[in-house]
Amino acid sequence: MSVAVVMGSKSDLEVVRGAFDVLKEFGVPCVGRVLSAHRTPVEAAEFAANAEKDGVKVIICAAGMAAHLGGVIAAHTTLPVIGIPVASAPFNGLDSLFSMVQMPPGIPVGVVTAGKAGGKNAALYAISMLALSDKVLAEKLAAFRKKQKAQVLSADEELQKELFSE
Ligand code: RP5
Repeated sequence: MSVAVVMGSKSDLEVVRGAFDVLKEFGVPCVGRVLSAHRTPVEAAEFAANAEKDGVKVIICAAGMAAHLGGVIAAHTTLPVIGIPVASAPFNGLDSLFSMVQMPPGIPVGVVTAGKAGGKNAALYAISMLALSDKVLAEKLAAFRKKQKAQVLSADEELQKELFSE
């Protein structure tokens, strides 16, 4: 297992689904867990404390509201932790964002885009970390960027035809 994706509640699954999709697309072994900083604090701490010896290299944490999950996990491991702020009423995710980006100095959590795009970006960010010491993964990442670039250029070409060709 290389990447662990932890969510504060099963209700966060739709936000992190993209992370699993990307990790599977790149062939990166992963595990998914529901663990809450507040509702299962002991289990969350145990998971983080054991993660490195269990073969985890990067931990992705999605949480909403008083989103302490990433911080609590990071407090119990030196593995890189990536946070995805999940939007929830009444503050639409600003609460989660502030909770995640305002970690005190000494215990970092890298925070990505809020919501579903964050699921995808968190996985890509984790992959870029793993790719530092995995040549095959680095090549897959380069190929992904190349394909993405081609898609944008092709969309631009279509737009020119649609708007400006007679
Ligand atoms: C957080 O509280 C979870 O990450 C979730 O985003 C939010 C609401 O949880 P549920 O009430 O849906 O379980 O801990």
